[in-house]
Order: sequence, then C-alpha cells, then structure tokens
Amino acid sequence: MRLSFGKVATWALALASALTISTASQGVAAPAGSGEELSFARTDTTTALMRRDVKDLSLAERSAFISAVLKAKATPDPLDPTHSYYDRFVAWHREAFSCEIGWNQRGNWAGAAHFSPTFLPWHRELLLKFEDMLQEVSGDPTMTVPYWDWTDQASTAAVFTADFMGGNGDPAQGYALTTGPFAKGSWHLDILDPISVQKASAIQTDYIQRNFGNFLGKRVYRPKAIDVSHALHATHYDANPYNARSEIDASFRNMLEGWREAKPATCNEGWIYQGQASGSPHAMHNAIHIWVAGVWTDAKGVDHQGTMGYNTSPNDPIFFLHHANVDRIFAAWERDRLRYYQLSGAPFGWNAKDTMWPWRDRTINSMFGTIRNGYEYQTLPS
Ligand SMILES: [Cu+2]
Repeated sequence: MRLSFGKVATWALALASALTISTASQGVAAPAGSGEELSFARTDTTTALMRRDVKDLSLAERSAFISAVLKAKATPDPLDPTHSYYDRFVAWHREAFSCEIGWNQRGNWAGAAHFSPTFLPWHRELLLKFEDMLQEVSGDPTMTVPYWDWTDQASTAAVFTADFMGGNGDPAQGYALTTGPFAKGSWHLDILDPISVQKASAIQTDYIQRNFGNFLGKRVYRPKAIDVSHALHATHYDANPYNARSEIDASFRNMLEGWREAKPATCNEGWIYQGQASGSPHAMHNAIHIWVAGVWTDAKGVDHQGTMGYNTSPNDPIFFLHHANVDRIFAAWERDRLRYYQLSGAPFGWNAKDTMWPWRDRTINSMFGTIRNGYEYQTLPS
C-alpha cells in the first residue's frame, strides 16, 4: 500500500456501475463437478502445513525463518538474476500499482492487487509463493510464514526483538532500523518506489525505516481483537464499486483492507494513487502498514514515511508476517463462505474464474480456502 499525504477531501459521488454481484451461492460450497476448472497451490500436499503465531515459535524455528529470509535476499532470482530471489516479491508488489494493469472505472481506479476485490486472493497467492521460495532456499519443505497477531501484545512483543524483526527505528538516525538482522548496514533495499511516486510522498532511503504509531505527530493505534470480530460480521465479500470506496458494511474486503472515506483513485505518471480524506483514520490492514511505517516531518520541513508505507513495502520483512495475519482473518471469514466470489462482468483479472496478474496460473476462486491450498492457521480469530 501507499500512504497518502492528501490534505483535502475531494468527495465525489460514488460512481454508478453496471456490475452486479450474485449472492445466490453465498454460504454454500459449490458442488463438486460444477464444471469449473480449479487448480490449487499445492496439489501434491496431503497434509496442510501450519502457519503459527510468532509468539509460539521456538528459538530454533525463529532462527531458521530468519536464515531463510536472509538466504533468499542473497540468492539471485532464478527468473531474473539482476535482483535477488527475495526482491522478486518486492518488484511484483511495486508493479501491482501500475495503471497499465489497473481497472479504470471511468477514471476511478482499482489496482491489480489493492483497492480491488483481488486484494485478499492476490496477497494469498503472493504469500504462498513466498513460502515456496523459503522452502526451496532453506531445503525445509515444511517451512511456513509465521503470523504477527497485531491485536495481541504478546505476539507483538515476540515479533519486534533483536533476534527476529528488530525493533523501532532510531529517531537520532532518521528512524533507521538499527537493531536485528535487517538493520541499516546489513539489509539493503535494492528495489525502491518509482521516483514519480516518491516525489508525491517522500524520498525513500535504501535501508528500513520505522516510526511506530506516529502519523504526523498523531498517535496511530493497532486494531484490537474487537475490531477483527466486528470485521468478521461483514456478510458480503465485496460490493460495488469494487474499490477503496466500497461500503465497509457491505464489503468484507474493504473492511479488512482498511480504506475509509477514500477519494477516487487517480493515475499519475503511470501509477495508481489512492488517497483518502484528511483526518480519516486508516483501519485494519492499512492501519498496520501505517503503524509500523510512521509518517513524520523532519527539522527541515521534509516529509518522510517508513518502509511499510511505500509500494515497495515488502522491503521490510514484517510485511509478510503482517499479511499472514490479514490472510488469517480472511481464512476466519471465509470458513462458511468458501468459494464465494461471484463477480463477473469486470475486465479480465477481476472475475471469479479469471487468473490474476502477474502469475496467470490459478483462478481467483481457487484461492479461496486454505486447507485445499495446502496450509492452515494454528488459531483463527472469531
Ligand atoms: Cu500489498
């Protein structure tokens, strides 16, 4: 995601759309042999792998995960040796904001992976591929991405330690991360946001920056368990107009993605910009990106934001632990609603039976359900 420094709300009328969403099969798993071609992420896996809370990992498991991430960063990408295997994921996430692959709804944009119904299935597929990579580089076919339950203080405390994700940035050094395996000097950001995007927000450093809970001097809070419970009550997966402006009571996806009072997204110099009304707090997924990143103005009046605020937010490995938790909330929501995703009439890449950019390998519908995709969560929120 990308933070917006937009100061003024431009509150246009919601765009009318001819799209319709069918709720006929909601709550009912589609019958076998419905004619739809499905292919799952791990058809060869008979036992689902377990994604666990960081607070429950042993010291050896914590260390094995960090080693795998560091190895991925030191291994050239088999598909493109100009960057590391790890950075393939940063590049995918960055390119997902390109207008070229966006859905232009009469000037109001939905992205390939954000402010769009694809938000949850896209990040699920990204995480599965990230996990596959960690298994490959570590030689451990059972390795999974642990989740950071940001509603839980014990999980949060277990995440931000010197042997794992490191802590907060150092205010004396421009909020550079100076602790842990991804500290400045040890972990270098090789893929940055496009310059045009940086100009619109802040100039990005080539090391991780974090400024916990500070949004231009105002406190940002992490969502609580009760916020998650509330989100799980949303009955529909998504709603017209299928972007950041979807009503959260009707759109579980936007409830969880976290846009509130969003402005129409625009396309500037080839990149989609999604802002929202000034003073309207981001929620859920967005709020955590902002909580970790922070936004601040330095003594010279220059605006900065932390690494998790950029389109290249996967540069901070906390991204994957955060998104595992977002996916876990999705898993809790979809339990009784498996295969609900009936959107049709959208451009290719947003309909239930379409495949998603850039992989084009599995249908959106096939991304629903964790166990049939070869993994499950230790616990689900309720
Ligand atoms: Cu994202």
